[in-house]
Amino acid sequence: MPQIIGTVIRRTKNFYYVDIGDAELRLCHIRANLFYGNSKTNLVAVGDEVEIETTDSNKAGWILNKLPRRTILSRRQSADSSEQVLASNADKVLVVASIRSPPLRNVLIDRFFVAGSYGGLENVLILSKADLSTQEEISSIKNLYLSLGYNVLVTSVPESKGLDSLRKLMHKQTSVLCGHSGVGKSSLIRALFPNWKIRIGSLSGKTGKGRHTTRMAEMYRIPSGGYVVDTPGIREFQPAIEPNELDSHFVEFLPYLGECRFKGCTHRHEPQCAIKEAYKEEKISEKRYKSYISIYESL
Ligand SMILES: Nc1nc2c(ncn2[C@@H]2O[C@H](COP(=O)(O)OP(=O)(O)OP(=O)(O)O)[C@@H](O)[C@H]2O)c(=O)[nH]1
Ligand SMILES: [Mg+2]
Ligand SMILES: [Zn+2]
Repeated sequence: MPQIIGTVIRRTKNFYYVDIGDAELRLCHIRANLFYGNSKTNLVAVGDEVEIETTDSNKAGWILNKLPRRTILSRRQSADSSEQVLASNADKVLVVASIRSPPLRNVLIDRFFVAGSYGGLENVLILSKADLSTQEEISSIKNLYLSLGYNVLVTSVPESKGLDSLRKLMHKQTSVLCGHSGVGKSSLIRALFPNWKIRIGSLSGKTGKGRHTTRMAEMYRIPSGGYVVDTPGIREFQPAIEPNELDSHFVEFLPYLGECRFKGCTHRHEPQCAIKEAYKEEKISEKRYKSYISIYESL
């Protein structure tokens, strides 16, 4: 029986769909004994490279092994506080945020950015639905993230704005689109790749039983190279990190870390805190400092 390496591009409750580079996806089960001791939800995620064994018949194959992950985008699940890997081996996380509908929450952007930074991905901000907001609203948030050194794209699907830049950004890369439900993640993918079967307005559709109740990421192969991962909208996103690691994932905090009076300073109530001083001197923005506090206190 041939053993082949492929990429998991979708999963349901019981099956993993593996892309081995040809036209057909291989349906696989997981050989659980190979992963003894790991939590089930994390065994294999979308984006994982796996070694599979297939038969010529129409039967499902087996995932025998998982190759080491280069990056992970994960979150902490509220139900049992376990870590759930949304996508592995991606290069970029494209955090999509609309300014008006739904209203922008910069803390949510920062939560995804923390997860991206933690997992080894490049963070990019996509400000979507530009047709619904004013230039001033867009600039204020755009400039904040540009000043932190992030790539920021402004898009509008009805105006075809920013779509070429988005296509370039995704070229020969694996990109994960994340963000609040309804911000237009799927719409952006559909605008770029109209032939793919992408569902728009998914969360307002039927819930309950069915193929799409798994709430897992789905990955698509870009014909000219690279992959795109569409993820279900998330209202509350918890990065899977420890509170004492949080400060090192706020890029503008880095120059001040280690300068606080107290070792293990949480940068909240402690005296002689270098981060708080930088914030008071407006070297750290109020939005980001408050974001840090809010994430810290929720971890
Ligand atoms: N005005 C405007 N509406 C948009 C734009 N992009 C998407 N929409 C609309 O926003 C709604 C939600 O779009 P989706 O693409 O389904 O959003 P999503 O982020 O994939 O949502 P989830 O799958 O629930 O996470 C749809 O009604 C879209 O038509 C845009 O650029 N401008
Ligand atoms: Mg969607
Ligand atoms: Zn401090």
